[in-house]
Amino acid sequence: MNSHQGVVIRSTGSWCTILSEDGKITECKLKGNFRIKGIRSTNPVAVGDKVGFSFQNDREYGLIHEILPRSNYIIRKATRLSAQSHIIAANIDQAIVMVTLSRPRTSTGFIDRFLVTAEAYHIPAFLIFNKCDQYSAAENLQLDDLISLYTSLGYPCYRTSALKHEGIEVVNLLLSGKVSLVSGHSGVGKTALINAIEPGSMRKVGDISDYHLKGKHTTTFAEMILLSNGGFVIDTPGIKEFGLVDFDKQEVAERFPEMRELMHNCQFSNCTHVHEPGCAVKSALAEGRLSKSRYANYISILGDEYFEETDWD
Ligand SMILES: Nc1nc2c(ncn2[C@@H]2O[C@H](COP(=O)(O)OP(=O)(O)O)[C@@H](O)[C@H]2O)c(=O)[nH]1
Ligand SMILES: [Mg+2]
Ligand SMILES: [Zn+2]
Repeated sequence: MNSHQGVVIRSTGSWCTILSEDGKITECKLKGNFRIKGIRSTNPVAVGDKVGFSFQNDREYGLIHEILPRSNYIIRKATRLSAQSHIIAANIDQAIVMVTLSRPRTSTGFIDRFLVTAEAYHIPAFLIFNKCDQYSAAENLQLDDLISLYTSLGYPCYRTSALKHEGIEVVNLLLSGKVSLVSGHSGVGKTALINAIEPGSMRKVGDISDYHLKGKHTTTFAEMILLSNGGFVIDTPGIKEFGLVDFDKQEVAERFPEMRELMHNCQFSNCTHVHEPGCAVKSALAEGRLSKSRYANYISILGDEYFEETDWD
């Protein structure tokens, strides 16, 4: 029968690259005008989508006629004020934020925004601390603190050196058989890490992402890399691609696991944990039971401008 299934590993709008279960690659176009219920999207199909397609008579390419139901998808606005959204990727099993303490510096603000977004999408999140070969004694102490903080919050942490091939085997296992979104500032070593796991797999892919990152294009198309361990990696350049999810201010605290535990003891059920009396979150902060950086980043996220633009669905 002329009907096949596969996963979208690359999408540039009207054309997609589909990987079938038998390992075959097919370039496909979308059939007609796809609309997905509830999403006003600039791109109906994104990497990670499982699709049904058929070949066109004697042609080399296929036509996508079906998008299978998604377990999840991550979106961002096509433009800042636009009602349309852009789907970055679909069917993600886990989200990994890659962190370096310096060169480049990754702030806890960046980490916490990433984790809050993962929580909002109910996607398990992990942290990889790369470039462990280059830290000073003082930086290693700082790293220990960060790792114990995030581990205590339920986010597994890994130390790696893509350069020295340290910690690579554990990450290989982590990525095995799963669709993983890997995010982190440009220069933290995302490409180097994937290449350490699988030499040559990233080819120039990283360069394409980095080119987009320079702001030449308003639309970034994520690309999925197939690993021989059966895993897929979606390399996204930064928080722009995984961070602008719309939810109410009230929901933000719920995306902090440690605050979620505390907030039901607040005096007011609609407590924002900023200035209200009888706030269990602020008590925990005063008593050192809540991390100062986590609370500061909570306040900062509450102040983010995107909360004013939540008028679409
Ligand atoms: N010292 C050190 N340098 C690294 C490590 N991983 C990557 N680099 C270097 O950091 C730079 C940026 O790496 P790249 O993989 O392109 O980062 P990406 O932008 O996140 O993909 C390159 O010069 C790498 O050689 C590491 O573990 N240790
Ligand atoms: Mg790269
Ligand atoms: Zn409170």
